[in-house]
Amino acid sequence: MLVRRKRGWEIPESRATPEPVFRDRRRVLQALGAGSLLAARGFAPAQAAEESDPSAALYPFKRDPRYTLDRPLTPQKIVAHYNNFYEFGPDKSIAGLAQALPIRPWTILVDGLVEKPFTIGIDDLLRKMPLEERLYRHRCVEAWSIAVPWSGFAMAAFLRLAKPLAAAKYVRFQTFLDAKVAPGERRFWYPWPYVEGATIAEGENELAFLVTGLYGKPLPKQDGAPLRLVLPWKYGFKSIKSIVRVSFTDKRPHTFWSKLDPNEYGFWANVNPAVPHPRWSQAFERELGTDKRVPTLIWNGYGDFVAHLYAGIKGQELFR
Ligand SMILES: Nc1nc2c(c(=O)[nH]1)N[C@H]1C(S)=C(S)[C@@H](COP(=O)(O)O)O[C@H]1N2
Ligand SMILES: [Mo]
Repeated sequence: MLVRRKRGWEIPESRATPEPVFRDRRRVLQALGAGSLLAARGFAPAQAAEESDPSAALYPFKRDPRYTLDRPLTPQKIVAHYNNFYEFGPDKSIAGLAQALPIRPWTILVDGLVEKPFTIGIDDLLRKMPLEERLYRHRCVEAWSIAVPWSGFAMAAFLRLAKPLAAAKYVRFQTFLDAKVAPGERRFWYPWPYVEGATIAEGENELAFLVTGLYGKPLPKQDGAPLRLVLPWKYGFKSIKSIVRVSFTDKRPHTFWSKLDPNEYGFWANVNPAVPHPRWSQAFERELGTDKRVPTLIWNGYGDFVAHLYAGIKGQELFR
């Protein structure tokens, strides 16, 4: 369970302690001490049923030329086999396990401070949204990065559909909860379900993207099918996968990682090379695929799009 398999593209982790290995080892030891880990076992993993994806014919989406990269695309094989998706376990090799997630039918509940709560099926949503492809960089808080073609739609378009009330200040996203298919959700010391959040202003920013596909095809399950968020100027943990609920609220959402460790993972989590994580530097990142060590950019290089969002905010940790 805790064996870390090295793959060709992984360099020895000397600068950044991989978050999952560090954290999980600690928690597992604690749980074993309490004699309770064994009680969490005994579920049979769900059979990996390969259902056909009814949205496949929609792809590829037309690429929006506005979003350009400063580096080559990361090979697809790496993006699909080096994942963070704690619902399926704390290491990077969860692609196989994630195939157990049923992604049809899949509905998203929209509720909270909206004109009228509703649920919508993922295929209805795809029919209503302006679909496009964008090339974005993605920077994990663990100091690795990828550059990928996401398919999806602007979150601003989703907000027009959701119709939040003026009183809504935040949008809260929630991942599915089903310990029968997601063995990581039997690790009871994590605050399931995975929750993330953003301000409405962040959601309206043109970069905020709801993703349904990758490399011109429907999103692989391990990358967060059938619907995930991507906020490319923030650390990757904000980009919540496999969303089932989007709620509007006037209170800042309590997010998964900030519940686990508020000193290490804040709400804003904007990328900044000058603000180290408590346990490692954020000055550089390891580019998956090339293994090049490249300097990290403030706002992950997207400052022209987003820096203004934070101009008025004082006394808060914007970069953590
Ligand atoms: N539901 C959920 N969403 C999640 C995570 C997770 O564990 N569960 N991990 C996050 C982290 S830390 C990163 S870096 C990205 C990784 O996305 P990728 O596997 O598609 O590269 O997903 C984010 N979204
Ligand atoms: Mo991450």
